Amino acid sequence: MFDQLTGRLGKAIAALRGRGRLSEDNIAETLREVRIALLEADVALPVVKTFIEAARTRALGAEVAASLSPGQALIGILHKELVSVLGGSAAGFALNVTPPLVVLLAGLQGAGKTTTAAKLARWLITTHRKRVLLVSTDIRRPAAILQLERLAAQVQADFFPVPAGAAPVAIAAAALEQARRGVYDVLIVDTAGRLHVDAELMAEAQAIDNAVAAHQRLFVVDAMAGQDALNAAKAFSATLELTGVILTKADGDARGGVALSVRQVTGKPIVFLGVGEKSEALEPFDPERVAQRILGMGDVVALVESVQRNIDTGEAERLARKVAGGKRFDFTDLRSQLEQVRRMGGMSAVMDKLPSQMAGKGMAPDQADLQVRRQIAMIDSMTPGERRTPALIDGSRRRRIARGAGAQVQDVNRLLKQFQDMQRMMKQLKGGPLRRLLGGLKGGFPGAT
Ligand SMILES: Nc1nc2c(ncn2[C@@H]2O[C@H](COP(=O)(O)OP(=O)(O)OP(=O)(O)O)[C@@H](O)[C@H]2O)c(=O)[nH]1
Ligand SMILES: [Mg+2]
Repeated sequence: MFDQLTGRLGKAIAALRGRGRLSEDNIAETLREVRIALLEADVALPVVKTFIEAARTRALGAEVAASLSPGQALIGILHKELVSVLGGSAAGFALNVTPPLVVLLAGLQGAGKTTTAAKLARWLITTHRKRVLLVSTDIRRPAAILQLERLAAQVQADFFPVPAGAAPVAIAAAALEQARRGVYDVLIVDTAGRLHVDAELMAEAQAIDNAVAAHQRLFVVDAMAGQDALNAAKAFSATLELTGVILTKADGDARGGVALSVRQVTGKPIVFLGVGEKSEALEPFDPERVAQRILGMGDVVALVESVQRNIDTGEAERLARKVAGGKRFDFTDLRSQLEQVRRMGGMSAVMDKLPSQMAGKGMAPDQADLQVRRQIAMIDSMTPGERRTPALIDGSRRRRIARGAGAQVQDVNRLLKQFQDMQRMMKQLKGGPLRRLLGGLKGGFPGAT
């Protein structure tokens, strides 16, 4: 997500290199580039206008410290404006209501409502230990109810069996009754989608909401639907008093226009991002982090969080402490990182979050996954001493390691180079980011309240 925007913003900022100070001229010039970048990313026009004006005011104002280079100053300004356009602080997902918390998911056909219902259930179960009941009110598409039932079983949520012949409102009411009786923490109500926004769809969603008095009415929208998504969001927002938006298929969206527009267009915050088809591919939305990601600073924190959630907290913490304590990052550490990447569902899930220079730009995800497996094999072919002290690996050892792993010498060279880069990065991380990361590991999940 945002790849294209990241590239263009990077270029606009790079053009400032060598300039002494921000001036009216070079601000105007750079913001012209930024404007084009935003428009190409399919950000809604009014949002682009506000953004550029705010950035211009900030850049011309007194906020720019003289000690910063123009590029740095502008990154700071763009970062602030991006955070603001993305909604400021993380909206969070309020869990502090008298149970059952009722969540209603609405949206157009194929937006990802049913998938998201299961993802949300999984997130509530695994990160908050909630008891979750799922119900589908989609009686139009014959397979819809079965689809949710299967997904519920996968994420170990309970499923409310739909009484034969019942209407959507009656189903929702019966499910709420069951959620109360069964002392569930959360009831998630999936609804039917329609190809276009129409009165009947709205009326049905509203009637279901009246029956269950949902605490959260979330609009599920496909990031790739562009301006159509925004129009639908506006229509739903008007009728249903949405509390927030879940943006799905962010993994397939290279432009990010909807993410950057939806807050201003609907006034509702993005609460989660859907980043894949699997039930764990859901991320709480944090404007601060997303803004960093857009500017290409990468998001090491999100990466570690996702590692933590999906696998091995102890390991991430051990590594963070080791590096923070001034110990060297060695090949054994790299191997365990690669192993975690592999277990997390492969590089494709992770690439988005890495700083752009690390992510191996332009590589297809499955090619990257193959490379991860090969890198692990190469590290396995090293001796323990070599893993600790890579300088021991001379030419003939490189050939042996390559042979042992079924790889080429160039692959080993590349791995060594990459390792050096990572070691350098770990050193840089030793200050602020790492401490933040350690705090995050102790403090649980910042997206939830
Ligand atoms: N890549 C990707 N695919 C997704 C994501 N969310 C949903 N999908 C896919 O989108 C398709 C539609 O998802 P559903 O959950 O059935 O959508 P729906 O809104 O319930 O559709 P209707 O019930 O027909 O209105 C499925 O193939 C999902 O796997 C996501 O975040 N990323
Ligand atoms: Mg559905």
